[in-house]
Amino acid sequence: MAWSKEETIGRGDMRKIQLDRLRKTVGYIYGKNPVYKKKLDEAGVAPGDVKSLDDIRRLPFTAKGEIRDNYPFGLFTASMEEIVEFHATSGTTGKMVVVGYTRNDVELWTEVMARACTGAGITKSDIVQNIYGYGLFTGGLGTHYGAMRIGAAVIPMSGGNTQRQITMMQDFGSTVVTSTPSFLMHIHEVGEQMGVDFRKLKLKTGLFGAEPWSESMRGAIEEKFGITACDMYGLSEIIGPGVSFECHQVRKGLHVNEDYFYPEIIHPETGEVLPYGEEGELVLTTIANEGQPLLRYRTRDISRLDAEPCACGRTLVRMQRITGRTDDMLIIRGVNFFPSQVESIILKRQGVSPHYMVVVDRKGSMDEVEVRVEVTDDFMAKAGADVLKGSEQEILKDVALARQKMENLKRDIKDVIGITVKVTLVAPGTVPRSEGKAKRVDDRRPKD
Ligand code: DLL
Repeated sequence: MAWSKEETIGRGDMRKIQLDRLRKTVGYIYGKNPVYKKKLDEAGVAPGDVKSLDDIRRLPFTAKGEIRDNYPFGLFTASMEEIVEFHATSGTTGKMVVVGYTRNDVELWTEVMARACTGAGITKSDIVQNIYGYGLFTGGLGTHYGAMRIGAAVIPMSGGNTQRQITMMQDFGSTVVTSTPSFLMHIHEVGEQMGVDFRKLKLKTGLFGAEPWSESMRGAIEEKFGITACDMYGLSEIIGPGVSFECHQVRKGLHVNEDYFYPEIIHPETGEVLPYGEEGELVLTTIANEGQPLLRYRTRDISRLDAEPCACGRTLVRMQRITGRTDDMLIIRGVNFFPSQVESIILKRQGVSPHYMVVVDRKGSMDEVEVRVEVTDDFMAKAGADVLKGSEQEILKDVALARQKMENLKRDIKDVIGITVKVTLVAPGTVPRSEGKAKRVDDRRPKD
């Protein structure tokens, strides 16, 4: 059974809801936000021009950079009296991309997350161990709201604390885990060393997302934990988790909550709207959000849409699992990370040059990042001269200074991006140069 009736209504009824909400949203945004008013004026569209759903194509796209450029609240359409919660995610530079929710937005979020939990087969008898991080990241609270709404008992574990996660699974008898797939695999590795057989625990279901994962990863999780693993997709800018979700019966594509988020697939270069079935960039328009509605938001995620009704009974359009991104955003242990953020950190420190390479690899099930940064010619020349002079004291000073630089960069990266990386200093000229677009990332993680 679906959680709400909108999940199973006919296409015609769905289109009616969508058109009605789209028209209201465009009028609301136009009247309330000067940035959007200007954008719409420049595109030559007045709110009254939206007469059919196809007219959405006349509306301008919104890019992540525009939210950041209007940091922190410039794209909000609700007043601070109406906003009740904030979340934020990484931008391409140091500045965060902020989202504000009104009470109705939180209600909407709770509703779509209740659908996702129900879709995964979670019920009020379940004990949900919520391993998504609580905080500015949307995973923790969004999942918490939805699981509580359906009446499940939520353990707000948040991320980290691997051994305690295992203890809770054992002692509380958790029946559901909600987590990034990579962290759950890490829990398994640690548990295995402790002699835990996860298949003997009470776990039966998992709701996974926040990072790309493959069918073979699903197979491994299901096998190692003895559970059914469902995919869930979302992004902070639109609402957080709950944009789309898999049903546990079929698990072929994620049902998009399209009465709240209108999906399109476009050609990432031309912006042309592609027909259902073709792969391209997913674009989402929020048609009921109040805090910061977004028109035709370019997610940069690659997917495909399918309007065939699902055997589970839901009629919601399905999106295929995310197969990649059109930009260079990496997701490391669930945390979004743009190489350009590293660049702005490096540029603030002396003695290192802006030539760097981010090497990503997988050790066991955990992603590891090494940032290789070239030292400057001056630094290298001084160190070289000290070696030639044979001055032990000076050489030791140079080594200490290099160590200090690595530690500083590591700390800056942890502070700004939130992940621990290894920093290695390399000699000038050793990071490969490219003639066109610089290649900043060497992603060695297995694709499967
Ligand atoms: O990751 C929201 C979320 C939390 C989704 C928990 C699912 C579970 P952000 O931190 O803003 O929000 O990151 C959004 O993560 O644009 C995708 O690139 C990626 N992503 C999210 N879910 C999936 C998924 C949350 N199921 C960005 N498969 C998105 C692949 C995903 N990528």
